[in-house]
Amino acid sequence: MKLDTRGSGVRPGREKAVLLGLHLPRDPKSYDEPLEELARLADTAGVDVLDRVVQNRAKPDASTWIGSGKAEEVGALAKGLGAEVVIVDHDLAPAQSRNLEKLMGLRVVDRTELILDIFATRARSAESRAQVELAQMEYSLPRLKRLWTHLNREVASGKAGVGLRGPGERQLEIDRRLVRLRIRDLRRDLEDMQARRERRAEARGKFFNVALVGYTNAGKSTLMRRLTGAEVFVEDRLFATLDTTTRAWDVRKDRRVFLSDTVGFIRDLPHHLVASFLTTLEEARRADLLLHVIDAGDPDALAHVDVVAETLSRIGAGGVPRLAVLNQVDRVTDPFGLRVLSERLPGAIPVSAITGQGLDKLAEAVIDASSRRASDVVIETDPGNGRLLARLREWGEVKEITFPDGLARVSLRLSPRHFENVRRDGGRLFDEGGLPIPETDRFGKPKP
Ligand SMILES: Nc1nc2c(ncn2[C@@H]2O[C@H](COP(=O)(O)OP(=O)(O)OP(=O)(O)O)[C@@H](O)[C@H]2O)c(=O)[nH]1
Ligand SMILES: [Mg+2]
Repeated sequence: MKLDTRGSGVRPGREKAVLLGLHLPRDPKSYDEPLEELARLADTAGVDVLDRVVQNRAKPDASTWIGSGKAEEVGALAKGLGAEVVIVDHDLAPAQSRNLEKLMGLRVVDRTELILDIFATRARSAESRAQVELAQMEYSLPRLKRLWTHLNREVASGKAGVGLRGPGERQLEIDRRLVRLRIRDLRRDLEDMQARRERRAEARGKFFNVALVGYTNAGKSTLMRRLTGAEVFVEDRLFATLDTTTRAWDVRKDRRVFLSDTVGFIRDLPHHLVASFLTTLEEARRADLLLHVIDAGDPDALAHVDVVAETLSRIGAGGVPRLAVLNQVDRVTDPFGLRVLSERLPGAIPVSAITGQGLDKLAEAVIDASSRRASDVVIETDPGNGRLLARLREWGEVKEITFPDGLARVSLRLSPRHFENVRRDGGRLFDEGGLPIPETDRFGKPKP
């Protein structure tokens, strides 16, 4: 095993870590470089990576994830190199972390904890700070003895020793209660903030709302800047953006839409974070159109596309019409990779947020989509389908309900983003002329 000299190099004053990954037979081979993403996350968190170890196993070990022999070996290696922490590329169960720490004789940080830490150091607004803290609290509850955070460096580095010595059971009970109380308060604060956010979103209700979504570092904020002139933060780092920003975008002289920049996604996004960022991601769920920004120059782009699609369904935005944007084409050196992406994502628009290439095409596509917006439709369903009938009032502007021939027939104005929901709830869609509205795929093309 050789010392890792890739990436950022070793800088004084930063924590030093060894990265540990597990390769299972069922894992996709698509990841270009094992642990590359974990190394970038570590760097973003201010940690220097001394070495990377990948272990092959038929399946994970229940109590130590990696296997106890390997754990001892990695612990010895890490200590020999002068590392203070071992970062594992996995979401460990609380008992697994404890067992690993014992076997390695070093602090163990899992992928979730690392991402939570990055979010904590990067959150700026009151809302994102509360969301991150809520996620951290929920994560720490079953692991109370060992929360690792930069906000708590003293403890984490062992100088204070409090978190590591293991408080008595009574203290632990008190801590648990405090954490539960804090969780309750944070939830309440977040509800208030969400109500305010909803009022702002409603004020934009009659406009066409577009949200930029995508893997972290794909170039969403750069595109936002280029299109709207918004002074949003751009950086070649993971999770530069945690707060949603919304700005007017004049797609054409006479056509104004609203564009939102959102937090980036990543493989295995901690579920605590997804849950607490749901309100921020509300912008994506309520959008009339999602622009899925892809870094076309990234060798893992295809794998990232799948992660984004999954995450969008997880947050309930799977039904929103989606347009793929192949960004960063200016730096694509592998035309084959670009072709594979275009084949996989028919209708995708190649652009560069830096050179401006393709942005006119993107604007046209958005104008196109916005002209297909909330239209007058007729929905037919069973008169006993009270669930759908009630939800239609929430989703659109109901004009008339009639009950001809044992059917319920509703005339209303409805945005296409609800069409999929209507079908799922047992409704059939017709246009004003009474013709069935064909089902479309996520690129707006009719399904065969
Ligand atoms: N060459 C090139 N670089 C780009 C382009 N778009 C973005 N970048 C660079 O990619 C990096 C990430 O850009 P961001 O706009 O911060 O990415 P993001 O998707 O907002 O990332 P998160 O907020 O972390 O999710 C920055 O260094 C940008 O300068 C592009 O079209 N071409
Ligand atoms: Mg961003």
